[in-house]
Amino acid sequence: MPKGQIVKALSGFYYIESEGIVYQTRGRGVFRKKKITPLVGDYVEFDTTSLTDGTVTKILPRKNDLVRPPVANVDCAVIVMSAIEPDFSTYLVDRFLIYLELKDIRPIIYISKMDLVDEQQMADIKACATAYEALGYRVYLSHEFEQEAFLADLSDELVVFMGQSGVGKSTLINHFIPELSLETAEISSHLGRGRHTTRHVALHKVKDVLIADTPGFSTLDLIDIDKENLPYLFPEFANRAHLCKFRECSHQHEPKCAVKDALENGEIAQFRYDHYTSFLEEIEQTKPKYNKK
Ligand SMILES: Nc1nc2c(ncn2[C@@H]2O[C@H](COP(=O)(O)OP(=O)(O)O)[C@@H](O)[C@H]2O)c(=O)[nH]1
Ligand SMILES: [Mg+2]
Ligand SMILES: [Zn+2]
Repeated sequence: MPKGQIVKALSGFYYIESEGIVYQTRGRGVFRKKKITPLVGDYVEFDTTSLTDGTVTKILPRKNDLVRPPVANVDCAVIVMSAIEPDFSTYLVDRFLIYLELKDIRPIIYISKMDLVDEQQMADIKACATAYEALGYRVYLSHEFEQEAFLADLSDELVVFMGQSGVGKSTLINHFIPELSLETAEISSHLGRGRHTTRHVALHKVKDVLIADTPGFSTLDLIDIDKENLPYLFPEFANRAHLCKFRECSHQHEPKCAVKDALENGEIAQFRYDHYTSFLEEIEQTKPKYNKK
């Protein structure tokens, strides 16, 4: 049975790439009955009699899946954050980062609109970029952006873009896939947003990188995250947790906490600790039942 990857889903058809050829197929009837939806990015087995007539017969196990955009097996996500307009926010960056850590998706940070900032803002943003790089996250700044280096970094990966409205996601995607001509600077009215969520997602091969042509989440809730899990989504907390006195240390009020020690001696950034605390409070407030033991 041939195997391939779904690269586009449109009006009930799944377009499967297999050894350089794209086949138009439909899902098995049983998928609909069992409420299984094949997703772009899925590796599948399929039957085919011609290029336009085939059936997806089996969905192979997924590494992960996203709802917005609806894509499976995502390797990497580019968090797009503008330096200004809308204002740069490490709080939002951290919110995206923990979500991606949860989904086992490698985050990359791209900071747009660096051409619009003054010297002080430039220095502040560069300090944040350095802090994120120290955690192991790659950071790209728009004024020194080189497409070749960026693509080399993404080599062989399936990539999605996410970030608030107006930060420059469509602008960036258009750089990579000029023939797409995504509308930029659209007003994020309900009408506009509705139109974009109904767009069908497709993967575009740029060199050896697969880029999803629809930007993902502009905001996130923390619905899937448990408070016990949260510290492990901060790599600089996770790699110190074994040094805390208590095995289930929440790094808040416990004595002999390695994370708080690292915060005090400047090895952990204050803004990261503050955001951790704020996410923890949010989870405790929104999911009281889940957290009762
Ligand atoms: N000056 C400047 N403007 C940018 C940059 N990136 C995007 N923009 C502008 O920001 C606005 C919003 O961009 P868009 O791609 O539509 O953002 P999206 O909502 O995230 O898709 C548009 O007017 C873009 O031209 C940048 O690096 N510098
Ligand atoms: Mg856009
Ligand atoms: Zn601790």
